[in-house]
Amino acid sequence: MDLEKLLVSYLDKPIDEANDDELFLACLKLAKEKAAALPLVQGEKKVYYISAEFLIGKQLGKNLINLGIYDELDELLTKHGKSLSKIETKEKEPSLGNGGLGRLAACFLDSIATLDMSGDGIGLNYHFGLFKQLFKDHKQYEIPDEWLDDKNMLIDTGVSFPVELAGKVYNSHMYDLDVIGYKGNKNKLHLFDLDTVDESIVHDGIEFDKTDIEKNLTLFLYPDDSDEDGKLLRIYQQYFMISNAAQLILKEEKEKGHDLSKMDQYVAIQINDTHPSMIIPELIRLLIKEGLPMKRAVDIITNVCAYTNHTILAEALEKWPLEYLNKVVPQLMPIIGGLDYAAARAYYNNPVLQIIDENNIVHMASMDMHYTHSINGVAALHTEILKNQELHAYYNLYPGRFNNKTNGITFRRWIMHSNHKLASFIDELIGEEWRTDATQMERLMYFHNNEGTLQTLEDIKRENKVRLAAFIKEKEGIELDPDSVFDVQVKRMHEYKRQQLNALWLIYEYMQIKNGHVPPRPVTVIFGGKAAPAYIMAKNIIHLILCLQELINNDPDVSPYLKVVMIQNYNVHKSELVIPACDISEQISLASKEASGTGNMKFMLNGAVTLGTLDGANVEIRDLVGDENIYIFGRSSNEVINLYNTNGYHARDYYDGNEHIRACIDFITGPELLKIGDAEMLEALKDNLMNKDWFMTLLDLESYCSVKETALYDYENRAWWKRKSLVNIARSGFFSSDRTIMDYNRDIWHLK
Ligand code: 26V
Repeated sequence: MDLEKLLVSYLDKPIDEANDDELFLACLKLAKEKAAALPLVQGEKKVYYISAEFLIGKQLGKNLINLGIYDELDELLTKHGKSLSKIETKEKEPSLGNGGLGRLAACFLDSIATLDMSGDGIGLNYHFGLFKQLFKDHKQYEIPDEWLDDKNMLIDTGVSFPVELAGKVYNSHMYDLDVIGYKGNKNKLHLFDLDTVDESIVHDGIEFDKTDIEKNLTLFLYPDDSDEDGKLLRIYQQYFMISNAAQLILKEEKEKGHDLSKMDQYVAIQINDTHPSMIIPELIRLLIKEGLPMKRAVDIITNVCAYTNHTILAEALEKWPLEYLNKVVPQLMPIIGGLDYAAARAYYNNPVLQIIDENNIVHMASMDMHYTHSINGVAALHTEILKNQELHAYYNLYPGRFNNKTNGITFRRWIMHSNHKLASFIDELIGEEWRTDATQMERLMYFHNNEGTLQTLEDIKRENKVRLAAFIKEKEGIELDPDSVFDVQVKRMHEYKRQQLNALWLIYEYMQIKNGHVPPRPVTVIFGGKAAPAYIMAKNIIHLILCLQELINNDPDVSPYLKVVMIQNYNVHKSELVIPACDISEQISLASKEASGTGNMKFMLNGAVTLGTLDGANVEIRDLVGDENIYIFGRSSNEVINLYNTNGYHARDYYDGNEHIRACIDFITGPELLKIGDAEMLEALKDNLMNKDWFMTLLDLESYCSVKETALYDYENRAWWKRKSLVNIARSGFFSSDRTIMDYNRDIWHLK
């Protein structure tokens, strides 16, 4: 049946008479049924990507693209005066992730299916996801994100597994999402839940009884773990996730008739950060129950499992008190104890190598490193730092296990869906092959001196800026000038990512403009990102930005030249509007701290020029585009690591020794901002930046201001800038997640 007939049959009325809600449901049904008809990817060996987060974004548009019917449907609806992109906004965005790690997992599933590899994702079906961010009185508030209704792509499988938590058995419930490969077959994302979870126990924002596991288990992603009950809940969630994963994997293996003692020939498991690490002892336990000797079970599981590290911040390498694990997962403890003994204590007298330390704390990453066959970082620099610094003792022990897999992004979402016009223009220039072979993007270099091409690219960028300006006007009530420079920093709020550095530039620029030094063209600075609810300093930084937004946008001397907007509740949908509209991509983490970044790649692909430090994948972006097409500032990772090792950085010296820096810092608690903001929060932020500044903001402030000024002046040389933009697009092919997944497969999974 053709699309029109099919759609009308779902609608039960002509397209012209249907409203967007009805059309949304009909399109959803269309996508669901088309996906249901696709066969599963088949393969000898299958990979399971286990992750606490899958930041998958709205599903309808992406699925229509991968089904190969987006354009046809778009045309059909346009013919009837409807807009598919408007209809798509009716879908609630699944709130199943927090940031880069979760979005990476989503991009990987897309690439695994597109490359026709057999591979499923396994995670949890959080009812309220992370949380929904609201701004009030220039502060962040958190409320539940009610994304889960019956109007989505979830499939109720009816599959259930018994999971033992603290001696009590709970029956899980498996929901699936189809993961459709681009014009190909499908895999699955399995999301586990408990039927007894009760959304009504949440009150006063995101408060709830953390001890009532039956009712709270899958309410939120990363529930606050600053107290014992919170930590226990995280362990409950993690074991629930991996117990289901282990049972599902063994069930599938048995159904395929595979010999479990040869499981490593048929199964690969990728452990995404330490959240799923308990899969290792759990599978060993289950294989022993199936009759395998301990030693054999350990060897098989080590060959099956691989671990990805996503961050060098020590706080993110999870460790749990032994007594908590004893309480929640007593069945695992003999195995974990045995693994600790066999790996660490029996052979090495180095506390760093132990899984259970002398204070009876269990280090999950240590278990991963001893009992997986592959340990990978997510960008070249990150992997080197892991090998030479953070995980050096393990690198000495298992040098062959360490490898780098530079992150990537799926071009299906990050250009084909989010920047339709640019994608079509690239088709015109070099054909459509780049959509499945991103190395083809390089062929755009042929046009780097072609005035017409560069002009069209600029026209597309401007259209995207107009589209974003309209969205921001509608949602935030702020008017933006599409002819200003759009300077964007969107990502989780964290001190190491240094949104505060950008905020200090805003203060500097505000004072400059007040003194008559205006920028060559108006600048619009756009922020977006959530702060973890218990992370005080990140919330103080949001407060500063929102106060600056109020001050700057309402100052008639300044606002003609400078605007600030912090977008509320930044998510995948908003990022799809923001990224294509960006001129300058802010990637300004303290060198050595950002494992990779993936936003940096999305901006590059969409023709933004990076202003950044030599950190994470920025280093590889610089190598690809050359110094002329990127703006690098700040100290190098070696210099930073050296400063940490020698205790050589004292923020106070920078404050005392440089009047510009002092003026910027003092401004935080000056009369202008105190009139708007909360004195206690601003004081705390100022005090931290002056006297602690663990992520060395002041170290790079001068260099940042000066390089940003250069970028803003260079922007005025329009021909030159447009060429930079084109070079960034053309050289982005390396960052396709198809490449990353081919690398994982070649070096780790060996699926075919
Ligand atoms: C973060 C948080 C923050 C909120 C409270 C709970 C919690 C728990 C875990 C984490 C870990 C987040 C790890 C993460 O997202 N890492 C990012 O991974 C990206 C993909 O590899 C990488 O590009 C980013 O550099 C890295 O920060």
